[in-house]
Amino acid sequence: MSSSLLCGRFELSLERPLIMGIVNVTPDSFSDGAAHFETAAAVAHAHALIDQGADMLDIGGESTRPGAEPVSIGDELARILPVIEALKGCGLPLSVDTFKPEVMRSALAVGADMINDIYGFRRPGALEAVAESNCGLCIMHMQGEPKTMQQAPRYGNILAEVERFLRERSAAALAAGVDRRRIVLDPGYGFGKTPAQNYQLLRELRNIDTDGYPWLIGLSRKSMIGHVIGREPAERVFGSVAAALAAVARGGHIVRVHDVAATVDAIKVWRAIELGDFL
Ligand code: 7PJ
Repeated sequence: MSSSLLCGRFELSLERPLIMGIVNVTPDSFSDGAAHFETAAAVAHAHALIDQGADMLDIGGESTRPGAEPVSIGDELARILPVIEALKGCGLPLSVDTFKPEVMRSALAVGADMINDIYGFRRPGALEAVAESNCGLCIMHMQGEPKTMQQAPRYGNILAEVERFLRERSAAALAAGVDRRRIVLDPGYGFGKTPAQNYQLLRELRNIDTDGYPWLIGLSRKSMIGHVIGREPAERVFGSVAAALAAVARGGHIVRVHDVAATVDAIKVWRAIELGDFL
């Protein structure tokens, strides 16, 4: 079992669940997309998440939600680089959610600590972009491509297929020279999976053999939560907290969430119940 994750400037202990706060850097419809407004809004949001108890931040400049439109390399960099620069001194590891090797290289050059790639570093040049740094790598499973992945997700045995994919991609990372302590795996909830498949993948998380790699789990406000409670994303906080707790109870090490304050409290109470840990 790995008990820590090497992540750029940081070595993160995984003895207790960690909370990764989501920082989206997206055009602000009220500001004509003016770059400094986007940056300021994202940085302010990041500081709010830090105050709420986030352990790390995940900065994203391109939406990967089903059906989202692509963003150019230049636009993605213009969104995320100033935010990384502004948050570099915040004391928390900075992850960047991107699948573009050029963006990975530039983000690492300005001080990002982790690359979170929904393609699992499958795109040409992606592994090379991270191999020689000391960044953390989040290797996520996805069936298909964001634009079309929810049209007809199909699996024989979803647990076996996700496991096989993650094994193959982690082996490729090792072969590229990545230290195994830098790697975290993600089942990729909502990425080419029906609601039933997502819930099975969560229920049976323990039945996936990760070969000792830790889990990063992203369920926050996703449509699988909306599918059950019938609410819009902003109203999925309580459902998302339930899902995050279920994930940590099944061995999740890092939970990627929008609602940091709510998740921090829930995990504290869960730890008090499970472990008698009152600190
Ligand atoms: C995930 C992600 C996830 C990782 C997004 C959303 C869609 N990265 N990026 N895992 N989801 N590693 O937040 O709803 O589940 S974008």
